[in-house]
Amino acid sequence: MKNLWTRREVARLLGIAAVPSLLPVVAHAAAPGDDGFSSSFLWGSATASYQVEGAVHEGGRGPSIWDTFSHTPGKIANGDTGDVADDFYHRYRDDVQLMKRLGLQAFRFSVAWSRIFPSGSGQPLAQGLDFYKRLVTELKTNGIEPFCTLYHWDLPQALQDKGGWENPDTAHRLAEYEGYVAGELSRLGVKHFFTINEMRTFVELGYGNGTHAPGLKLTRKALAQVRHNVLLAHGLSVQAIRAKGSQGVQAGLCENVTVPVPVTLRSEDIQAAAIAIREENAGYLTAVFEGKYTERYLRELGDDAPHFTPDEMRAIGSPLDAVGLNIYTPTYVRSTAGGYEALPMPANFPRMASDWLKVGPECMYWGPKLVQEAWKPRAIYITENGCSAADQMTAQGEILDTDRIMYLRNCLGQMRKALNEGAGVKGYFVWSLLDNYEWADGYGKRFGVVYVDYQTQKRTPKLSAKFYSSVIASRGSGL
Ligand code: PNW
Repeated sequence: MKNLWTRREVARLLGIAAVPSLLPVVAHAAAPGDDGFSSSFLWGSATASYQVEGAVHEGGRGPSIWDTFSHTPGKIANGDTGDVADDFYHRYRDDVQLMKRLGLQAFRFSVAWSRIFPSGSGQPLAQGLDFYKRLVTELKTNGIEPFCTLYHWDLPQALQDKGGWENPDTAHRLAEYEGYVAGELSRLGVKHFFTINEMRTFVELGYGNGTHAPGLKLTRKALAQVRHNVLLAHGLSVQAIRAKGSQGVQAGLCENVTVPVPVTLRSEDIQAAAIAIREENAGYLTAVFEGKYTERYLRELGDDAPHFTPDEMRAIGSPLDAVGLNIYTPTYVRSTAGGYEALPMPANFPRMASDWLKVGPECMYWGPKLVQEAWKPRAIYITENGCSAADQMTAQGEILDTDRIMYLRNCLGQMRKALNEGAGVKGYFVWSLLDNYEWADGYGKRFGVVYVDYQTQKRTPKLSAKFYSSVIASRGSGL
């Protein structure tokens, strides 16, 4: 962007004699990289199988733990299930056209394991894979790059019946399934695969506090072992994707990384954030990047630490081609004698429609920045960012979600700052394309940039979709 105003013009506007040379308006306009994002930066949107597909009994699909859980009375707001969801299984062609009209360049979707292996293993079901082949072909024909998540929480119920993630065997079943699908879809030109979406969320909520499927509340020891089994599943899957995928296939994972934000700009607090990024993610991303648990993590668990072997840790640390960061909200930290302290969120901290979604866009700066500095990944994608809002349709049929635009605009600005400072962010996926099944919150919390009328399945782009389109068209120049 060129300087919009000369210093003299700004001075006249402000009614002052002269503008100090550091006045932000001038400095900002002249900052390097202010022309926006590079032309190779990818702009996309994300969804997940159970949240959008519906058609839960079609194509020979077997039940998953989310079918069971969502049909268990009392588990989900309003008793909502994913039986129909956005009916994406039948409407994907129209939805790909919608993406194209919005100018999206990439689409992150997930594969439902139980469509391919209805009981988790054995003979693959061609009909199940066929849906994803058709989807991928449709995306590629329309110039949209597919990003495939292979596990977004819908474990086949048959495997849960054998112990689910408490059973170490599940790790091997995941890797078999992922190798098979990556082999098939990479032959159709899919390059980007993610092994698992948000280990932290499904482990802590599904096996820790019981608010997600399968609804268990394990002991601290059993939970630490589940974490380990899931990490191993990821590592074995990276290896399977590489072994079975076509040449040039990229393997990574998407993680709900805890993003420490230093409360002040003092170097001690910034240093505290650098310690916290490793320790707050020690059970997940740190183990993946470093192939080991931190001393502090093992010390704090004490007798509850998981059993593991050096071979397992090596598999867990299999090098990644890309890391996907799902970033929504910050964790403020400050320096202490012990290294750092994560601060509780005050009651009045502004938030979006979901209770947990506190608005602190600086997490989109500190997340990529701290991950870059800690682990120097080959590539970073922001595989989810977005927010819920109480969207209402006006009498004229519009959804004027200026709150979501505020959230996205600030997050994107912070992400650009990280990029300008050397974080290797290659693309951004807004969560989500469509309003969809928000897990235990059912359909009550809307995250889409496109509104879905669940009675008619009509899609209406919200004002935020227009905002996002304009960001893509201008490559974020002037954000
Ligand atoms: C992610 N939390 O989930 C998931 O990957 C998506 O499937 C989901 O729809 C989206 O974010 C929005 O929630 C999360 O409580 C669920 O901190 C809960 C939390 C974070 C992420």
